[in-house]
Amino acid sequence: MSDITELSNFINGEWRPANCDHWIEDYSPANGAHIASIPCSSSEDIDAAVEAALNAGEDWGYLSIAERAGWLEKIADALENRAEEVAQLESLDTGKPISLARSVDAARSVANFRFFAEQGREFESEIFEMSDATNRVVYKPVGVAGLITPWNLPLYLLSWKVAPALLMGNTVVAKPSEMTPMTASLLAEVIEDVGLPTGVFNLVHGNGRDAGAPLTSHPDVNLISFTGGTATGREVAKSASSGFKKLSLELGGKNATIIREDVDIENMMSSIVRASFLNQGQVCLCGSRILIHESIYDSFIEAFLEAVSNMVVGDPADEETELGALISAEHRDKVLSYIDLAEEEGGSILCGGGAPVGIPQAFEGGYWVSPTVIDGLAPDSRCSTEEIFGPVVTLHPFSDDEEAIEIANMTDYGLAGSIWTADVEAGSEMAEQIDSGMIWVNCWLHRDLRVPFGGVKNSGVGREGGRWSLGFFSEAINICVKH
Ligand code: TXE
Repeated sequence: MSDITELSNFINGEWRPANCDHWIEDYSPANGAHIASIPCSSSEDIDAAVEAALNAGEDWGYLSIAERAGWLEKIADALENRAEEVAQLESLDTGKPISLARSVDAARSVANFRFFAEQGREFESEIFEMSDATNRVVYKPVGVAGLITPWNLPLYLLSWKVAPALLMGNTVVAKPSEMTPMTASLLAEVIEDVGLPTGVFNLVHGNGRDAGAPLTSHPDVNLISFTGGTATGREVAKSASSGFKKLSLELGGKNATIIREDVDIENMMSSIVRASFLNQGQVCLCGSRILIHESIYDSFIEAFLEAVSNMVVGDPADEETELGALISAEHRDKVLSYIDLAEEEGGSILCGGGAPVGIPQAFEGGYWVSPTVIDGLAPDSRCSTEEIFGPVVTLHPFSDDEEAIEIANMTDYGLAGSIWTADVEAGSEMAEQIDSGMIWVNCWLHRDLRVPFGGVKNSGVGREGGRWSLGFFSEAINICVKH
């Protein structure tokens, strides 16, 4: 019996094969084994999914927000019952450690549905009184929402879009990454099991060119929410703009981790290591450039290298593992090419630089890069300013806060960053001068789902999260009634 899972599209409440007989193969990053096949869907499949979503839109949009919040709660409960399965599939499909898949991917996917259900229950539209009239803001659905998601946090990011899209009365066509299709299919199963009305949620598997692009350009799709690479985001923006679709782009990052001289290195170190390497550095928020005050540069490096060398790299299914494999052979090669470039640019590789030593034979076919720390690069070098999106950090000294801010802003990205200091006031002041959408002081990835999430510069357009998601996934209509 074959262990290879064949996934189908979920369109209009039915599991359907794609309109072509061509399959895309999905590999396990840990050992390179072929684990699943997905349909290579085309514009005809997208057309069918959009038509189903359009037909379902009227009834779904007619429900009250509280009724739709009730559906999100049902999805959250059903997904929670399958949380362990989500974690196992996500770890298999992405190569990430099972402990991370449990604590972050599975838990947050459920939390996203719960959170937006609660937002829906608390939702109140605004009233603005004038001396002679009353303005009432009504939030209407936008229509069919096209949701395109990447491979690093597959269900976490998909649920972050699906939940508010449904809550605000939109119907959905989701196109997950072709490299990590499994948990999107699981979500469709959950949605089928809870009995969400037919056509409200549709899933089309496939690659960006054949399935993603027809979704972004489809005339009946009114909104696109995309998370992925900056180059792809540019294509998506071009394609969506001709139809004036509502657009949210969450793209790459090259985030600075700033270590001020007054930092308590010992206490902060595990958080700084986590910010550098979580999910093998494949989180858009990871701090891939560490800027360190010159007075503590050497002592910081010593402590950092010791902490990094203690990280457990290996079998993603092992509970002790802290770092797994990279998503694909192609992505591993991209990361390794940046390490070669770093040497050409004059950097010194302090640790890592290739596959981990002593990786068991069973994982030799996987896509591994051990945590890599690079010193000696100019802050404006390519390796220090371009997104590598792997377990690679570069180290840079600075002499004062102004220089740290200048280096932090020396990239075309502007997504996130963190500042580590005993002087919270100085840290907060610095935070305001960094060109990025999110800055943490003395923490990292400490997420409150109510706050705005998104980037500036090449890191994206728009904000999602809390009321920003509710605003993006709806059309605010003002009704002014003269007294
Ligand atoms: O992502 P893509 P890739 C960064 C990271 C990585 C680089 C490229 O630096 O090395 O992006 O990664 C779909 N129209 N991030 O190539 O291509 C695609 O099928 C519509 C950062 O894997 O951006 C998938 O579903 N859709 C990022 C999704 O877009 C298209 C996370 C993302 O794929 C399309 C991932 C098209 N023309 C990578 N082409 C983050 N912000 O966290 C592709 N897609």
